[in-house]
Amino acid sequence: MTMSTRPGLAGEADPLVDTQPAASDSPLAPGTVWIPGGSYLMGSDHHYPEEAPAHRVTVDGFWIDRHAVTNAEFARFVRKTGHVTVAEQAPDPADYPGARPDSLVPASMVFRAPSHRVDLGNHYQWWTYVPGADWRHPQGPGSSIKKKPDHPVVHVAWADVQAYAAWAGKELPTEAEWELACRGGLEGAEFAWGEELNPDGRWMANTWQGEFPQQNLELDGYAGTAPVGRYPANGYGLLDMIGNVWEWTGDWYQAHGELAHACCTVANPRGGDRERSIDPNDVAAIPRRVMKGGSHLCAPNYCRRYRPAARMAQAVDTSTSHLGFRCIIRGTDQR
Ligand SMILES: [Ca+2]
Ligand SMILES: [Cu+2]
Repeated sequence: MTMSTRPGLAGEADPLVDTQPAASDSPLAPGTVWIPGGSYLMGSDHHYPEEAPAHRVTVDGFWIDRHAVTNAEFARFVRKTGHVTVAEQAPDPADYPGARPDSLVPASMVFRAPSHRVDLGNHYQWWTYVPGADWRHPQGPGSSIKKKPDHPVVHVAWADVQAYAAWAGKELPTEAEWELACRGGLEGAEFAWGEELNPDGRWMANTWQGEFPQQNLELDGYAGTAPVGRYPANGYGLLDMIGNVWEWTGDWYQAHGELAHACCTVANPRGGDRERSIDPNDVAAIPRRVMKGGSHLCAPNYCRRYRPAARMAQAVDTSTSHLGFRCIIRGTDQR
């Protein structure tokens, strides 16, 4: 797998106080990087409403996986534990009142590009619930991960990533931890690498170029997922925090505006309330957690969420072809 070189920190953004880029992997947990604790400006007042208000938080230091969990890593977990993912099991009708029987089969959400321009207000124009789609078959039956051992695993629901983390002796990051790590030491920067999407014309992450969802120009080299580490690392040496796949965090989704102490610095925020994370329009009442980082489907004309502050609510039972995860280790000192 390719380890890209670390970019220089952009001069226009002030580095965080009390932080030093991690020099090396943890001796205790290979493949993880130390993120120094500190205070930073979380969220943004300049983009989508769910990112506002920007507010100051303090987060304790932690170790985080250098890259998203790959297919090879997830395969090892499945081999050792026999874990069967949510997408590989038929949903229990009792959990989904009113659901059509033909929808209660093992399945997952797959992006399929339409052949023509479509109504951007209806995401079912490009998201299809595909029976037989799962982490081993990311595009559905007939597809495989044989040539993708170093791509991030996808089609993992919350129960799957939690099981993986428990097996690995790790945890899922909070949104605040994830965003601190993503920012790479740049305070309030637009992107994880500075203020420009394409500094010196370079592609810094696997996103979407062209008119989403029917035209994918692949200027960054990849139409779908890319192997981890094909783009420059951020200031902390982390790979693909932006783009490629969204990543699960452990926080129940809530609007930033509902923070209890929006006036003051919040220490180690842990998201909202489980019940209140539920979309009121969801008859199955599935709670939702925060996902971060954007994916290869984020496009300027539709979803500019290839930024550290960007966030979306994700139902815990739902897996998709553009959502993966990485883990952290809390409560241990750097040495
Ligand atoms: Ca791309
Ligand atoms: Cu997006």
